Amino acid sequence: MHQTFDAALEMNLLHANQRGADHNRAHFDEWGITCVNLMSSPGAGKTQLLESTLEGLKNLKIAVIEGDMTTELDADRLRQHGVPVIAINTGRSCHLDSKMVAGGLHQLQHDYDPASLDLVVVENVGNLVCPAEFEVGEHIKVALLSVTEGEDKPLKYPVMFREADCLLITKTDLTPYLDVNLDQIEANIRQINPNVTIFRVSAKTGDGLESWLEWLQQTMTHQANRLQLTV
Ligand SMILES: Nc1nc2c(ncn2[C@@H]2O[C@H](COP(=O)(O)OP(=O)(O)OP(=O)(O)O)[C@@H](O)[C@H]2O)c(=O)[nH]1
Ligand SMILES: [Mg+2]
Ligand SMILES: [Zn+2]
Ligand SMILES: [Zn+2]
Repeated sequence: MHQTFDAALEMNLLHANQRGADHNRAHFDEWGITCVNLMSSPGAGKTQLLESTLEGLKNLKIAVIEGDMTTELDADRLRQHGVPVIAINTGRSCHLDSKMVAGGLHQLQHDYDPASLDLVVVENVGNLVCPAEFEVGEHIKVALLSVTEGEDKPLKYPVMFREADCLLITKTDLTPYLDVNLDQIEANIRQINPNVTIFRVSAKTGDGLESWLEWLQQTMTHQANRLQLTV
């Protein structure tokens, strides 16, 4: 969260965002959709992972809400996989907030039949700090950390790692070329979030993707069961 000089203003902002997130989540629940918020620093591999995920889960109906400060570059990459993609340009904002995603959701409702969807993935703006503080109505937070970013990042930027339900260590195909210890990355993640699910993946070689896809589908099933219990 960007430091403001007015703590009350900051609380109001986060409360308003939370109300918006609850509104969005109510829509997802009403439509029987699981929503995943995909977060990482710029370039950790969110779009690449999404492309592999779309290819790996052809049995599911998936839509993407794509957040970028400017451009539709990622949105266009994902559209090539034949799924609905709603692009949101955040302008000067370094994260998506619930109001922006509400706009995307209402557009989705207008252009498609949301009740026919199983999963909506929100690709957040590349940023290791702010997206973790602004819920958008997701059921699941997935964070990516690429092997090139350094072992210390979970300790230096703890909020996203603390909030995540699942942590993907990405680009593992590059490990042989780097002076990096994956066990140390995992240990640092566990220091912040002891029970988080961690997978090591390479979207380039496909290593580890099966475990990630299995986990995602299992989590969606849990999500659907939870909903049935509450209605
Ligand atoms: N070697 C390797 N490169 C990868 C892998 N995944 C992504 N990349 C590369 O990393 C760069 C960034 O990938 P993106 O998927 O665009 O990353 P992103 O997190 O969506 O980036 P932003 O949306 O800009 O934050 C691209 O050049 C990808 O080709 C991987 O598993 N291995
Ligand atoms: Mg991207
Ligand atoms: Zn609404
Ligand atoms: Zn910021």
